[in-house]
Amino acid sequence: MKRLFLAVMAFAVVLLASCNGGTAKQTTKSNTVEASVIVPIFNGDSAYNFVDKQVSFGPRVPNTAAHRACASWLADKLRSYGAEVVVQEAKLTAYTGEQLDARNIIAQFQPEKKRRVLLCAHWDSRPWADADPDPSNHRKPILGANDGGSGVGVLIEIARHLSMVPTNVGVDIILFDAEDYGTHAAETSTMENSWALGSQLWSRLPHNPNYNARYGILLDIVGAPDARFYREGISEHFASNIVDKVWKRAAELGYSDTFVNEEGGIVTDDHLYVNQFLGIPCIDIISHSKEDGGFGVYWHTMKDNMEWISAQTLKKVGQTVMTVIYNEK
Ligand code: AHN
Ligand code: ZN
Repeated sequence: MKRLFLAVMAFAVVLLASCNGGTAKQTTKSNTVEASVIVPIFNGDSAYNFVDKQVSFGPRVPNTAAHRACASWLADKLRSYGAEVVVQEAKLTAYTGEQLDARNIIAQFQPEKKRRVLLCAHWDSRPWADADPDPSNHRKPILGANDGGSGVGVLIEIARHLSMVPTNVGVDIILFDAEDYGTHAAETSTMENSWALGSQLWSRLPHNPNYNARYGILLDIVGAPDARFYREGISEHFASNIVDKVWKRAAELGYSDTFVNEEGGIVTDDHLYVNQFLGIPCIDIISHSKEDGGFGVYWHTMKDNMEWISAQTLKKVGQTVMTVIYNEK
């Protein structure tokens, strides 16, 4: 019976193949329904709560208890969403000569998949409010709700969705440490790359020596109500097609006022080293002013707290990034 069925099927295939092209094509078309992609709805309030949770630890400055406690929480949270988590620990030398106990937190979703996308943000916060209008604050650590916390909050919310609805490609979420330990505004240092120490380490020594991804997306300072994301210069240089892809999705979602499709300035950030050392095209979604190149009045000040975090902005960023990754084949 089975044989007969197979023979009939084989005959049908031959028949189809011998038909004129038009008919065959039509048959193929009606039989293959393009699976439409369903992108989960990113929850801005949930992301907001993940930012708030990080801030509740206090400033996440390397070599402090708050930093260690937040690292544990982040790794546990990502594990709870089904990721295979690796914590890359290293002593990194800051421009001050201090040895920082740094931790890059790497969460791998569907690690068996070859085709991968990388999402990243820095999770540490700056040890000094050296841009604060009040000089007495220049040696105090910042809460880093926006500078650090916002990008991580968006990524944890994306991880929550990845636990429920898998993407076609594998996704790695990497939370870099020691991004914001760069030279104090009132000092000079001979150290050339004092910023982004965690991403420099990982980009030279990834958790898996053969690590590769199609592209990367870095989120930094993505939480303010007045956020404006321009096409950043380093991203444009190394990965203009990824900038196109992301800004196009944002436009489709109606976010063109926030994702402005115009050139912004150059920002030295974690993505530089992913591009330079690993050769993975990586873009930076970062809010900075086109006019003065600044990152906002709260930046590196005592004001970088939850008052500057907007669930609506987090939603725009998160929904855009999710639309991009859920559409990858
Ligand atoms: C510098 O200011 C050298 N880079 C901006 C990157 C940054 C700092 N992101 C957050 N804090
Ligand atoms: Zn900073």
